Parts: sequence; structure tokens; C-alpha cells
Amino acid sequence: NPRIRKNVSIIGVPMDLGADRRGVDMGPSAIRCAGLEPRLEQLGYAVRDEGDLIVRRAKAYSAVPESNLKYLYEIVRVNEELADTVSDLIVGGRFPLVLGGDHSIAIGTLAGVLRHKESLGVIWYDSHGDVNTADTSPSGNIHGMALAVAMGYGHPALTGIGGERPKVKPEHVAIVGARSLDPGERDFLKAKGVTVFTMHEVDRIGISRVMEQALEVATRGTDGVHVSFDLDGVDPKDAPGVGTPVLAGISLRESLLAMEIVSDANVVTSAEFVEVNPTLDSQNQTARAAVELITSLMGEKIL
Ligand code: HAR
Ligand code: MN
Ligand code: MN
Ligand code: MN
Repeated sequence: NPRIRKNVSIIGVPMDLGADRRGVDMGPSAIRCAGLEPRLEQLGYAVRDEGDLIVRRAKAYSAVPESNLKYLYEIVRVNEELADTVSDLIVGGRFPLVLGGDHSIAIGTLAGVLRHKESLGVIWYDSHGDVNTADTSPSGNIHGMALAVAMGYGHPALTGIGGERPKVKPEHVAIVGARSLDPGERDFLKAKGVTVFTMHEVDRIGISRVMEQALEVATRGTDGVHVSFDLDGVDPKDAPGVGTPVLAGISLRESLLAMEIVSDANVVTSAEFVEVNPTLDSQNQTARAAVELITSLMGEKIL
């Protein structure tokens, strides 16, 4: 994959505040334990583990009410740091591979990448839409708002992360695997014209055609593609270690094929894998699935 640079940097973000649920902060450790670095080295990449960003524990400030945005200011602080980290790595010629942590970290990853892209395509692999705002969110959990923020919608403290830079445009976004959308999210997605491949489309036309069409959306008029992979997009039978499992999802086999198809398109310029919660997992199954998905995205072939 020529678009994926030879030099890969792993950045762990042990964030759980966006999900308001402990355990997902251990995701980066679990994915490392599942053997990510050696597997990437076997593919010929020069891998550098940048370590984890520091996320302060909730106790110190959880008493502070922040409207319908839980832990807003610590999430903003970490995502500003993540945006700087990702941006610096890109300047240094490295491919940023971010490990979550909950999906709120996509705000920082995308803010960092967008300092270097005029029009970034995004493939958002998730059972959820993550396009709530404070007004529509049923939970106040910022991980359910990350994609809206990346497109410029939400609290100014969130949309301002990473400073002046382009936003993700709705016509360059493809959501894959959606099966749990809130009423406000449905309205938002229709109003903005975001392309959504729900489980209905996955079942009707199959994952390979879905991914071909998703790639068309994410590459048409763009100068790079970011893959934001929420492990809860995968069926809970194959990926039980997630905070918000939604039944009847995409199988691991289909998901591996999806990543292989994206890999073959040679368009990916950054990626993140999020929402692995080892406390809800068994035998590190979900982290091991994440490693397989990552290596497939990075070009691993069976033969
Ligand atoms: N839509 C719900 C909310 O906003 C649930 C979001 C849940 N979670 C995620 N993100 N894991 O994909 O609260
Ligand atoms: Mn998500
Ligand atoms: Mn999700
Ligand atoms: Mn365009």
C-alpha cells in the first residue's frame, strides 16, 4: 500500500471519559498485548510506539457540571494534545495509527490530520452514527458526538480543537455498519447528506459492494482517507469487549474482508481503532480481532 508510509507510529489514548464508563481506557494496552507491533513489523513496517497520552482520572473534576457534555474540558485537553501529536507525526513522514480509548478521540485524530488535508475522506465503521450534539444526545457522552464534531457541528470547545483547519465535509463521509441511530442522528444524517451503509445495505448487497461504494464516497475529490474503526461495528459474538454492544452486526470475517478491500485501494493516510474494553472481553478476543483488522488494513495477505 504505497499511501501507507513505511514508518508507522502507534499512539495510545487511554480515554474513557467520552463513554463515561471505565475499562475502555485499557484498550491500548490490550491491543499491544495482542501483538500489534511485531505483527506490523512482519509486514515490513518500521514501527515506533509513541506510548500513551495521559488522561487524568475523572474523580478530580467529575463534580463539575458541564451541561449535557460529560467531562468536556478534560476531553478537549486530551484531544488538543492528540491533534498536535498526530500532526507532528505526519510532518515527520509517519503514518498515525491511533488506539483507543473511546471514540471521542477521533475528534483529536481528525483535527491533527486535517491540518494537512484540504478534503479528507472518512470511513466510519461503527454500529452507531456518532453524530449527536449536546441538544440531541440521549446520554451526554461525547463519544456519541465525535463525527458531528469532525464535520464542524457541536460545542465550540470541541469544534475548535486543533485550531483553524478544514473540517470533514459530509459528502466525503461513509458510515458502515450502522444499526443504532438516535432520532436526532437520523435527522442530522439526512439533512447533511451523509452516506450511511446500515446493516440493511450490508445484508442486501454484501460487505464487498458496500466497501467499494464507501471507498467511492471517501475518495471522490479527496486527498486522503481516514479509517475510524469502532469495534462495536463488529458483531458482539466476535467482538464482545465493547461498552455499547449492538446485536446483529458485521461479522469479523466480513470486517476483515472490508479492511482488505480498503487496503487494496491504496488510499488510506491515517487510522484509529477504538472502543475495545478489556474488562468486558473474554481472553482478549476483541483486542486480538483489532490486531487482525489492523494488519488487514495495512496490507497483510493470507497468501
Ligand atoms: N448514540 C448513543 C449516544 O449518543 C450511543 C453512542 C454510543 N457509543 C459508541 N459510539 N460506542 O459509537 O449516547
Ligand atoms: Mn463510535
Ligand atoms: Mn459505536
Ligand atoms: Mn469534494
